[in-house]
Amino acid sequence: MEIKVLKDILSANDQMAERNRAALDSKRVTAFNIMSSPGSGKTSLILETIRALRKQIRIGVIEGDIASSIDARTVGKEKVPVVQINTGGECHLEAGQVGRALESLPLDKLDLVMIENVGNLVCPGEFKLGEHKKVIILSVPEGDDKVHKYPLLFAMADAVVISKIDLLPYARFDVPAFLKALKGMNRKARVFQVSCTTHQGIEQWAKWVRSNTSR
Ligand SMILES: Nc1nc2c(ncn2[C@@H]2O[C@H](COP(=O)(O)OP(=O)(O)OP(=O)(O)O)[C@@H](O)[C@H]2O)c(=O)[nH]1
Ligand SMILES: [Mg+2]
Repeated sequence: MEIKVLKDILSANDQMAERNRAALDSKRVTAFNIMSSPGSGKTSLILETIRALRKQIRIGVIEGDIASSIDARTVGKEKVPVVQINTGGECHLEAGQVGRALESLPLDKLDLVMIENVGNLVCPGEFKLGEHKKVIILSVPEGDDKVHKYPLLFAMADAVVISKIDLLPYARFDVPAFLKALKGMNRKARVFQVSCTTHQGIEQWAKWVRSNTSR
């Protein structure tokens, strides 16, 4: 009985995700679902992406957090349209919430919507939002073993960003071992090594974002 309820919820979410996708496609807007643990650098990467690409593409942002509008206020300073979703306790965004957020974004005037999911390396992977690309961030201080411990998100990623690469001298993160393990479960994901502090790798990342944004 419980299993049936879960299935119904998931399929309702999938239907809503398809509606979001259709709404985005009808406006020729691309959406990225950005997922990581709390504090891995999702907002920092969104800010760097806006700064790198603001002359080339029009970016809007959906911020997902359990509580607060801290990230939306930070992103809003870049003068881009931003909507904050507070899940009120849920550890992931759902398609219905994103659908309502999309309604308050000026999609006619955007090329890309970056959706920052709630900080969590597990639950967000189970809920499609209607996105075109899934981006997973893993920061150096979290350790390279997370690819083994939380395989679902890494297996479904279109792009994997190893963030805070400037901290490599101070934390144990075996980059070759991480890349080998990732390849074993996901051969298609593009991998970027970036630092939002030194800007290492931001140019390559921004190029990938640009080339995966339909405009
Ligand atoms: N050294 C270093 N610190 C970074 C880098 N990117 C982000 N940080 C720091 O990491 C902390 C968390 O960054 P955020 O961008 O807020 O991370 P987040 O994933 O958006 O966090 P939540 O929204 O709370 O899940 C902040 O103190 C950032 O300044 C980086 O490339 N290098
Ligand atoms: Mg954030």
